[in-house]
Amino acid sequence: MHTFKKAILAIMAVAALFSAQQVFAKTVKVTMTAKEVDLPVNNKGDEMMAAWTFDGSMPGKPVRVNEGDTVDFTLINPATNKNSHAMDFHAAQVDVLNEFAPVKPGDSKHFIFKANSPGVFMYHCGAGPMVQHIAKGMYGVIIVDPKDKKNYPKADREYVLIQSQYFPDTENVNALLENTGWKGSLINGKKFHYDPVHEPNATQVLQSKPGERVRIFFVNANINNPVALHPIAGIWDRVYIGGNPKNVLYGIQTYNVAVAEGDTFDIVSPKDRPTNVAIVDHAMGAALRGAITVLMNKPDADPKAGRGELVIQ
Ligand SMILES: [Cu+2]
Repeated sequence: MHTFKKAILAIMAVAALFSAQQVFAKTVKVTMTAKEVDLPVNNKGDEMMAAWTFDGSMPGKPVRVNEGDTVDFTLINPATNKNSHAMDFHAAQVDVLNEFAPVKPGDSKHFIFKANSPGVFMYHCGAGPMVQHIAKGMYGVIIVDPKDKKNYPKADREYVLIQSQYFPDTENVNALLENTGWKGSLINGKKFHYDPVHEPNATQVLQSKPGERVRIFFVNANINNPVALHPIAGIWDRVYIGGNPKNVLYGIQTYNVAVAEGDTFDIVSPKDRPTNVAIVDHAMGAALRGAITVLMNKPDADPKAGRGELVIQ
């Protein structure tokens, strides 16, 4: 009887394992089309740049999967484009000369990879000159949510912030390499995107209720400059380096985000009063060029803000 019970338990355990794998590991299809379009870099919408994009937006849309998922990706480069484009997912372990190779106008590229490492990863176009393709807007984030949540409390609100350098003359590749002539710091594609304090045309801010845990998935898509990310009038409750809960720091004022690094930042505002926080790149040359984001912690925060669709547009 004892042995029989053991056998039954073993079968149940194996069955549970299989069903768990079926439930948790899925294949996520992602298709992006390279689009060469003009886009505004300010809130008013009258300062345009000749952008190259994934799907017509800068940054490209966020991709979000669970650790262990398979990403089934297709890049379409329409014949109407003038340039080759490519996709480099930092969350993938593949062959740079194969999966990430440039795709000519009129062609497409399909590849798959398994998202084995949890975290916040940049993606970008890797076609040459790569500096130009990133400066023109071909970048975004892929979030790989961790399986192990024990050191990763549930967030009440989640936002994506992607910072980048704006060069009005992206035809001057040498200036991009020399880091000269950059005129703006873009947050999700616009200067002072969520900062009505410094830019009266800004209509959006990040929101939460007092005491809520706000999680920011941050990517530094700058060409050359690191980002000194600091919440003015706040402290990062936790910083997950690389967005991986195994790499956690507590009580941080400023965390330096390398170029092409993605990190997760948690902030919890005081419970007993409404407060405002300005999330800045404390390198002032970047802050005053547009890298300031207001987070309002108020009792009447929009219940939809930072939930479901991440803030990015
Ligand atoms: Cu490109």
